[in-house]
Amino acid sequence: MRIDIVTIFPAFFDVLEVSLLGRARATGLLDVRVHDLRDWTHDRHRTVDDTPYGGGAGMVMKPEPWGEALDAVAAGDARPTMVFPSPAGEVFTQATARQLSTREHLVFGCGRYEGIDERVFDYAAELGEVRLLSLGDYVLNGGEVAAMAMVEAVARLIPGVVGNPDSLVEESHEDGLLEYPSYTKPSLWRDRAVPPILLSGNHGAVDAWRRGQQEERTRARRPDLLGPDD
Ligand code: 6GU
Repeated sequence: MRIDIVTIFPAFFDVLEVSLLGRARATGLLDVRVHDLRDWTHDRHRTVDDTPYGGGAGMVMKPEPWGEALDAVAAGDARPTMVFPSPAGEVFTQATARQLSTREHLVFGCGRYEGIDERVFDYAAELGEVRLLSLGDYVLNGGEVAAMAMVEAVARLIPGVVGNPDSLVEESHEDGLLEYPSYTKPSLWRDRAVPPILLSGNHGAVDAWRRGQQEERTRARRPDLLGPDD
């Protein structure tokens, strides 16, 4: 998979060099290219923002550098999927990550300030698929940290990026429930015992206990994930 990231803060993405994603890049499973939006400006001050039409607080990202950036990163590609992280977008979920992990080419456009001139999204739709995606109901200073989270959630679903594929299915959100609690040695630690069923060797009983824990935790912490009958 190829991923282009357009940002005014390329340094935010230096951490893509480390851990699983760093290895996936080194082995060629992932081709990540980080671009400085200011490389597509033409004035002495490399201006990317301006005041909003209609007035109001803050600045808006100008459309011209974005237009040139999207033309450049989409060049030669039939239809990339362009993701614009935005608190005004649809909520990004594990299902979204699954969809995006099937794409050949993703472009992340990271906005700052009060956002990007709305016409950029309309123009981008001529080049490919456009998704405005939010991490949740809170506000970050810009799209960079959100893009980083989305890149990690998507990339780890690409076959070969995570070493043991079994670890992908036994985790929160893959079956619509939160994951069950995990324990390792020692069986007694600071007066706290591991639930005895996990030491029983009865795999059927362990599976049933884990399922019960998933349901109980989901009901307590995330009732919004359950249907009315659960
Ligand atoms: Cl995607 N962007 C920003 N700026 N803030 C957010 C967000 C995205 N998701 C939650 N808060």
